[in-house]
Amino acid sequence: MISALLALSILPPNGLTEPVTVALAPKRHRDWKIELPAESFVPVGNSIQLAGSGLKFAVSMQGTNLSIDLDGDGISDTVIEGDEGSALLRNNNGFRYAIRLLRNENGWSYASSSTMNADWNGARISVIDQDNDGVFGEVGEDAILIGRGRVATWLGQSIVINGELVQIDVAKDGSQLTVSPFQGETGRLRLADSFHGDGKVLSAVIRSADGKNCFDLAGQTGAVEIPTGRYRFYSGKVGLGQMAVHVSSGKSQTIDVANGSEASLSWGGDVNAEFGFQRQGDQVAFSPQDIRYFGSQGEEYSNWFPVGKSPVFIIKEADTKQEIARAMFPGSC
Ligand SMILES: [Ca+2]
Ligand SMILES: [Ca+2]
Repeated sequence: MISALLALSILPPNGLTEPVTVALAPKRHRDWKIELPAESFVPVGNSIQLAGSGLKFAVSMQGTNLSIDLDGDGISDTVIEGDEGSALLRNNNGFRYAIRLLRNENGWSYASSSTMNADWNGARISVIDQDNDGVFGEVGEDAILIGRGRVATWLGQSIVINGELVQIDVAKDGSQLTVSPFQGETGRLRLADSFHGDGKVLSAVIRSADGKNCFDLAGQTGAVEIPTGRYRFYSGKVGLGQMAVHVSSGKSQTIDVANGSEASLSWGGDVNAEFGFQRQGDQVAFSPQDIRYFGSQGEEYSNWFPVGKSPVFIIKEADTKQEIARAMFPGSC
């Protein structure tokens, strides 16, 4: 009886003791809002070629409009007009692949606008063919979104779901996902709640140096178990009222997560501004657009404007540290 109770109490929160395979269903996004870590569009030549799957869909131009044979039967099915559109590529074997199309001065290009979705243990998992080659599940090339947010991360070999680390494997055609108990060495990392500052952490992503692991730890409190390895702050998003401030790795240092250890990556805090300026006599001139803002561990903030009041910029001689001037943005009060 006692041993049975003990066994129950150490079950992970997802109750996962052996691999589970779940079906992924395609979802077409006509209005694509997912933020990808490395979004790219592939030029459309004489055809739309999904390089990884070997599938090809013929196109032809009608002026600047793009005519597409969506099902590969040799007959055009749709014409995309203007500068953008969407289409659903398909074949008789059940293949469905939605794309976004954009036209610029170099012609038309496409990007995937499908996600392959599953709900597992109350969490939505969406896999994205980020490199648009028709193959889902490529670690370090494709992307994954967990939960109902909009910020996707690089697809890694494992994910943190319901606070628990599990291994994943996505079928090439995106039809299914296998979730397995994590095997291997792990350490713990504190990230989301070691942000110092106002605002809600909407995204907090770290990525391993080898590209095999990437986690968005926003919403995870405390130290989270992740595979051992060398990581770097990759990106983040902090909500301030209606605004969202984007955070990039900037000058972030790497952090090593060792077996059985606990590490903390502290970010936010006092933000430093760096900028070049022109000196004319005792006056200095600089533009707000040229300022770069760095947080406590080197992460860089963009789209960030200090709330309410301009900070005072104290300009010092680099060598002597002697104060040259003080400045504020005009119009601030
Ligand atoms: Ca056709
Ligand atoms: Ca791919």
